[in-house]
Formats: sequence, structure tokens, C-alpha cells
Amino acid sequence: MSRRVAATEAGGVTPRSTLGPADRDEILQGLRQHPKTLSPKFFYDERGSQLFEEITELPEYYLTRTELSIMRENIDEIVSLVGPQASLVEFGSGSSMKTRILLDHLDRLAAYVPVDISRDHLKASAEALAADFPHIEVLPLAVDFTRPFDLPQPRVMPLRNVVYFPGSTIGNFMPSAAQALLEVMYEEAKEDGALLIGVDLKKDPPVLERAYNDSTGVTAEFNLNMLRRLNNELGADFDLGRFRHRAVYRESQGRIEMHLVSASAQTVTVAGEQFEFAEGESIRTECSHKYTLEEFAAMAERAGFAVTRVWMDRERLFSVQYCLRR
Ligand code: SAH
Ligand code: AVI
Repeated sequence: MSRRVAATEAGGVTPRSTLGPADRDEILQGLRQHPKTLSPKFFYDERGSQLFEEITELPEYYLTRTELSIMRENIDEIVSLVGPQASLVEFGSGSSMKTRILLDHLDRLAAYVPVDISRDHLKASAEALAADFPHIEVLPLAVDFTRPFDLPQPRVMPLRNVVYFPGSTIGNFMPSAAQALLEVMYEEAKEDGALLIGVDLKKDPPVLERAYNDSTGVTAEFNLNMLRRLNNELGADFDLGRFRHRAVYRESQGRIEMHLVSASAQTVTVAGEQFEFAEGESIRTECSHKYTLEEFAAMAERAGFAVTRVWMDRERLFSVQYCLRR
């Protein structure tokens, strides 16, 4: 590991099993519900993170390339809004691909703190960044950001904290949980801090449904990988051949829902507990909410932020938004 990639007290990047007792309880709770649910945060073991990377390159998945182009086109203005010597804290950093644009341009960054639940993937991404940006202190934090955690202290005192939350990962939270997460970010931003966030916008449902039902089946693999992970890590016995990927847009809730549908009546054991599935019954594995600018601004405001700048592509598919603490 590079010298500048420090392990941290809040969990750091150390090798150990990825699903803990609290995760197991949350998974069992979700499977006991009607309808059955599993949190999308459980997609991201090493294979899940790799499959997400493949999704970002699919022609149907417009989100990543559109957000990247918005960032590139507006980087000068973003740099002037962030100002010098900021600390950049990224929630759900994944491979930090979009962040490289910021790291290339921001003025004398005090530190970069990538926060992600996918431990090994985070470690590899942080090492690559530390090698490519030796002048920036990179402090990776492998935690579940929906649970309490402490941020590491950078060596250089930052002039302000900027929370970065790209990818429209905010959409993967139910509206009340999304607002609660924005409130955590409000606290992390501290006085004079800001939030830079990627938010996917409402659009023609067929465009959305294609993005989550790609023709090569990578999204289906990503979805099914959740069951493979429960087999590997919780001793579950899901037969992957007896579940089908389904993604539908629910107009009334403004969200894509991803499901794993049982192809037949079957019983599955997870961590010693049995779960019955009827034919056609599904587990909802992910919601991906899409917002109008007004809907997102209202939610940000309830969390204490004012949206002060919005950048979009010409087709208004995706937005990057700059929010200040009010
Ligand atoms: N920011 C990247 C990756 C988005 S994928 C991009 O814009 O392309 C979502 C990322 O969030 C994954 O890397 C996943 O591991 C992480 N993630 C999801 N839920 C999380 C949680 N509860 N805590 C920490 N990281 C989480
Ligand atoms: C990480 N998140 C914003 C992605 C999304 O679009 O909701 C995850 C994903 N699910 C299916 N494809 C991509």
C-alpha cells in the first residue's frame, strides 16, 4: 500500500469478512417482509463492484457518460465554487472515476476521503489514486455510510469540507432515507461547507427501462450476484437458475425497481432460516428514484441545503448540482 493511503480508526482498509452480524440481521429482516426486500448496498462485493463498472460502459446506461461529460464541460466553474484547500469527502466512491476530474483540477486539495462499503475495491481504487496524485493525501474509509462513522483528520487543515455524491446513488434511497442521508452530509460539510451531487432526472420511461434491462444481460448478472454473495457469505442455497432479473419503471413513485423473480415455487435457506417463494414472487433488490429539479431542491432544502447551481446535459437527462448549507 502506498504511504499516503492510511488505515483509519473507523474501520480503515483491512482484510476481513465483508458481511457482519448487523448485515446478516438486516438481510434476514428484509426476507421476512412481504414483499421481500434486500438493500442494494449488498450488491457490492468485489464481483458486484466489477459488474457495476461494466454497467457504466453499457450503451443503454446513459447515466455515467452523461455525468462525466457534464463534469468535464463545467469543471472551471466547479473549481471556482469549491475554492482552494478544500477537503473532498466522497460517499459511495466506487472506482473514483469521476473524481479524477476533480483531483486533476481542484486548487491545492487538503485531502480526499473516499467512503465506500466495498472494502477491497475501495482499497485498490485508493492505492491507484495515491500513486497518480502523490501530492494529495488520500484517506479511504471502508464503512457503511448509513451507519454512524467518524471521518479521518487530514494532515493539512482544510478551508472547507465539500461532500461529493455522484452517480445518482442518492436515488437508491427511499425519499425519507435520502433526506436523512443528506442531513448526515449537511453535518459532515460543517460550517461553510458544500455538497456536489449527481442526480438522475425523470424522463421517458422506455429510456429508463432500457438502462436497467441492457441487451447483453450485465444488469441481470449484477442483480443475481446478490444471491451468489448470500450463498458465499451467509451459507444460503439460492439456485441462481431459478430467479429472473426484472426492472420496471413505477411512474407513480418515479422510480425504477429491480426485482429477482422466483421462476417456480421453492424454499431457500439463508443463515439457517427457511424462506418460501411462490412462483412469480420476487425480492425487490433496488429502487432507483428519478427526480425533477423541483423535487430534488425541495428535499435538499428540508435537509438544510440550498441548491445554488445546476448543470445539465443538452437533453436534460442528468444533473450535477451544487448545494450550500443555508
Ligand atoms: N460513485 C461511483 C459509484 C456508484 S455505485 C459512480 O458514480 O460511478 C454506488 C457505490 O456506492 C458503490 O461503490 C457501493 O459500494 C457504494 N455504496 C452503496 N451503498 C453504500 C453504503 N451504504 N455505504 C457505503 N458505500 C455504499
Ligand atoms: C449506483 N446506482 C446509482 C445505480 C443506479 O442506477 O441506480 C446502480 C445500478 N443498478 C442497476 N444499474 C445500475
